[in-house]
Amino acid sequence: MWSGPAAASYTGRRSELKRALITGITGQDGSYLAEFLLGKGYRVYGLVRRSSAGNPERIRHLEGQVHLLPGDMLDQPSLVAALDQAEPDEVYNLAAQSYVGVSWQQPLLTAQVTGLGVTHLLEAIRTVNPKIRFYQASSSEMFGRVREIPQNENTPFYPRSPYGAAKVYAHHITVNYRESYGLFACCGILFNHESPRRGLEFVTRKVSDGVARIKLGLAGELRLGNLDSRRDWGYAGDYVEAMWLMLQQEEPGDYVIATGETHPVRELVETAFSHAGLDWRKYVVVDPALYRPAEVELLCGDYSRARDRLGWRPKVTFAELVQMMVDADLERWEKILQPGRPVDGDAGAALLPPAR
Ligand code: NDP
Ligand code: GDR
Repeated sequence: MWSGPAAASYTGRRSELKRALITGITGQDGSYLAEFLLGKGYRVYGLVRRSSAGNPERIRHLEGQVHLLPGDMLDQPSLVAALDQAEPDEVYNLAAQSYVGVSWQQPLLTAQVTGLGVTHLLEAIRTVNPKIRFYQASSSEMFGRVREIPQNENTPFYPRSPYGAAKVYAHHITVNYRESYGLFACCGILFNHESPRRGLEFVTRKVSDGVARIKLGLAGELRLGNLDSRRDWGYAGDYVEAMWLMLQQEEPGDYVIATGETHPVRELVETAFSHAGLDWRKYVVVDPALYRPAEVELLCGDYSRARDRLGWRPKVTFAELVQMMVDADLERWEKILQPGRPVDGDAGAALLPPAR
């Protein structure tokens, strides 16, 4: 059984193992990064915020291997306490209100968690132990309305959402702490990366889940917004390695992590439905209510700095990624539908307001 953040807190002595603290460990990337660092022999700590329903689904299989500490990006004393307890060599800041659509509905929360929260953490590091190496999860959403294709580390930012604006602030404050205080702080400017552990509201997972439901007769349509926007989609399992590589270099720096390919949402939809033997045109309904107030039309990353300096390159292709996600959702729903098995919490997702 999962023992929860407070009960699982670790108070042991400093060992020789390298130690990492991950904020956002319960999210998609946090779960893959925790697995990756455990595989490298790290002692892994994760910051977990209080939630009435519990939030450990993606890391349940790591129970007993990761050490969870209670805390919140909005509460600096809890960040200081987590650093005191974990004594990390490396901190990976993955915590954020990460959903672009919701950032128009909750702009202040997004600014506080995704933007200002990073200053809370940097200040905590600076005072507790400025030798800690720091990774900031920057985003291709910072490029927003792009005027050059592909985008690299020198492309100017023009965010198109409260989320993008908060990430720009977080990016600049991280660079500023590096330049002001000599912190070993790196920003990974990651383009969209997906997996079967992606939240159900993001378009890739919404599509893979929708395809599985339609295939199994649980739904008759899938409502989507803008099918024309283009994204550079990679696999989350590949991208967490790049985060780690950045912190192993002699000098800190900022890196674009991407595949270098861009695909419209329409192609994602077509690929996913055809993998399940379905014609997407029969099921997809374009709903104008799901369009965003301002859209990022095209993202395509140039990862040559990461390739040349880190030796990093993406492994999973776009088609493999989409197929992996559809297969995983088909398998998940088939398990849920097994006779005698109670329907799990996902059924409650239908009660939530539609996400754009
Ligand atoms: P998720 O939304 O899956 O995970 C976000 C994590 O942040 C969760 O663990 C969540 O905890 C935690 N969190 C949210 N608010 C707080 C808070 N106030 N205090 C502490 N923790 C909090 O995101 P991803 O894993 O997809 O992304 C990881 C990071 O990378 C994010 O910063 C995101 O903005 C950024 N990013 C992601 C990209 C992508 O394509 N996935 C691309 C570029 C950047 P809880 O489980 O309790 O909700
Ligand atoms: P994004 O991802 O905004 O790029 O942010 P998302 O999957 O939400 O949207 C991608 C594109 O798909 C279009 N779209 C829809 N999107 C959603 N969610 N739902 C729909 O029904 C739908 N229909 C069309 C969107 O308009 C958009 O153009 C993700 C997040 O992980 C961020 O945290 C991260 O920083 C960026 O990727 C890089």
